Amino acid sequence: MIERTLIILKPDAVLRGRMGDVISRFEQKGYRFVAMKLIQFDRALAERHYAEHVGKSFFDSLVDYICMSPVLVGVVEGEDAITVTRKLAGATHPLKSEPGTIRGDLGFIKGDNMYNTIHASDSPESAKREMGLFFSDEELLDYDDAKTL
Ligand code: FUP
Repeated sequence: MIERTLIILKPDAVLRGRMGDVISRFEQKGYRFVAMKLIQFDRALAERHYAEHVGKSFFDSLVDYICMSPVLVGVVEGEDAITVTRKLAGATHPLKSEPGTIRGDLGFIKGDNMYNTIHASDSPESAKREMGLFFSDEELLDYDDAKTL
């Protein structure tokens, strides 16, 4: 089934110049971006996006990380995009994610903090909620398949 899912290229991807690498992986897989923009998180937005993690021990360091620089938010479209994007991203912990995945190749640990490069929605419900947090309906663009090159 054709699905849409939300990804965030986190500050380590932006500050270390890895946005192109990550975007390429989705393009190589045959997925297309139907929305994309740079935004700056603040604590209030982090609390909305990461609502399930508010109050957890790692929440403050997660806020510091996601607010460290602008991030790139995008919507990826394609066959089974939600599940496959999670596979491309790899396991949450950068030292447990497999080589070949985005986090396995680009994620790292510094002190007690994990920098895992990408966020990807984990279910159809999350994808819908998270796309709505960052994009209006008008910003999600439909491509005309008849014009595919
Ligand atoms: P994921 O769905 O793989 O992005 O992982 P989670 O939703 O469980 O966690 C969201 C973010 O919280 C992770 F990207 C990193 C951070 N986190 C920690 O810093 N420590 C933890 O123990 C779990 C998550």
